[in-house]
Amino acid sequence: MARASHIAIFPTPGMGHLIPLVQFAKRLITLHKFTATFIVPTDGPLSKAQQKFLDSLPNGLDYVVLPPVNVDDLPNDVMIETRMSILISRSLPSLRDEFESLHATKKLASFVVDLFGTDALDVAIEFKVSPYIFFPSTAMGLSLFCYLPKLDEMTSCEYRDLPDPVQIPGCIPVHGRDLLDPVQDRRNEAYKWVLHHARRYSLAEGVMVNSFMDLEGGAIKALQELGRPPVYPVGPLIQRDQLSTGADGLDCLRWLDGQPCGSVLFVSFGSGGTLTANQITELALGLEMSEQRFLWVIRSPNDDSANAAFFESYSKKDPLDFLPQGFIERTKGHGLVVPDWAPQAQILSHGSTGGFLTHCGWNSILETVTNGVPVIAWPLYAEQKMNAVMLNEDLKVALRAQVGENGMVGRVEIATLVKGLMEGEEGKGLRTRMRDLKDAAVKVLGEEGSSTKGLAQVVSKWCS
Ligand code: UPG
Repeated sequence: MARASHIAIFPTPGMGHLIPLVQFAKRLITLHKFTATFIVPTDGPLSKAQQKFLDSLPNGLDYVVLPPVNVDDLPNDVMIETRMSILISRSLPSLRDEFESLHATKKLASFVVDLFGTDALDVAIEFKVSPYIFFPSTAMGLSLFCYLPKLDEMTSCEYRDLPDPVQIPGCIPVHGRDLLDPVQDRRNEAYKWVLHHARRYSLAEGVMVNSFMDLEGGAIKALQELGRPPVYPVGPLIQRDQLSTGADGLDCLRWLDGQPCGSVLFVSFGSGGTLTANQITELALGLEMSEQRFLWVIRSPNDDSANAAFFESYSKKDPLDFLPQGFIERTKGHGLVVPDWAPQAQILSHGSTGGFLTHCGWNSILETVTNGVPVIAWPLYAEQKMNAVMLNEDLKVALRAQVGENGMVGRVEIATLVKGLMEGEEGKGLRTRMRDLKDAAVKVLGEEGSSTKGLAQVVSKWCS
């Protein structure tokens, strides 16, 4: 009988989850001749970024969008982890129907969910299809998820009030205030959801993590020693080509073509990050003071939330209207500001790009590592502060932006960091270490590489 070579994938909302899952599926197609169906849950029409991305899926990958669920009853300030988890749990009945019809026509080798999709594992178990998790973030984050039920039992106060840093198995110690956002307030629903998912990880027959040994060997080994669920490093899986670049995207690449090698700082806060209006002013003036070249992807400000664009990356108001007066004219020639979205993968691999000011979303980090571009870490939300600690204190490939007492990163601090990264001695050291990681990233995905082997182990379990 022919082996099952089709899988179903259930992404939780957010481009930062969809993009690496698609890369994972592409690698399964290329190396193991698999095909996959994405079953996409939503609470409304797909965002522009999601729609463009799904419409450009290659042969072998298709998608169905589930009927939108209603989440209008949730308060406006609900944390994204709560909103995603509720959206997933309300999508389960339609997921079940879709899964049933897919299962009737195709033999499924596995059902793969991502970090907040654990409630959907029950559907796979019901249909006797192997349940797996793809963890799109760090092995450090996964190690924390696996450790959280124990940490929760051992600790009575807020983690940020603990006198000593938290020792996540296999990782550099992290102060409680730098742990991921939804664990900062243990009475918040978001914390309960994260704990709920963490407790369900053992239902999976395996977890694939988008990381690699040379980057996070300690955390990966600690997870593997734990043994349940089995953990396989399969990264770095990143988008290399961007099919839907569009006119604005082509403009940025053409502009980069005209800049000197390694001279441009790329500034972007991922698919959902937003700054306050005052912070946009400080960043603009800091970039100007640094006298360095820059390419900045800007979104309209939001004074209440740092992830206001998480579910829709495109701004409703023109972001350029929020820049200081005369900024565009004064920086013309050495600075370019692009609203909302840019072809990040191509920008980071462009020879003119020499530094990256980033919110530390894990896809952005893997993309910058793969291109050997050093970083200014400016974490905003989710697990980004943990990622910043790892990059700055453990791997030593990043400078970290310090937030002042007024809650902002000031213009002088920004100018100093940018100069330090682009032309200082410290920047040179970071660049050298980043290049070592870049070489390692190539090796792990080679024929004999540890991440290639990790994926092969998963496939052999699916086929056995
Ligand atoms: N991207 C573009 N153009 C843009 C902005 C983003 O192509 O203008 C792409 C970028 O190349 C990357 C992805 O979008 O592939 C963004 O992913 P990431 O850097 O991980 O940021 P988020 O979208 O913020 O990702 C969410 C969480 C983050 C987490 C990640 C993986 O916010 O904290 O690490 O998901 O779990």
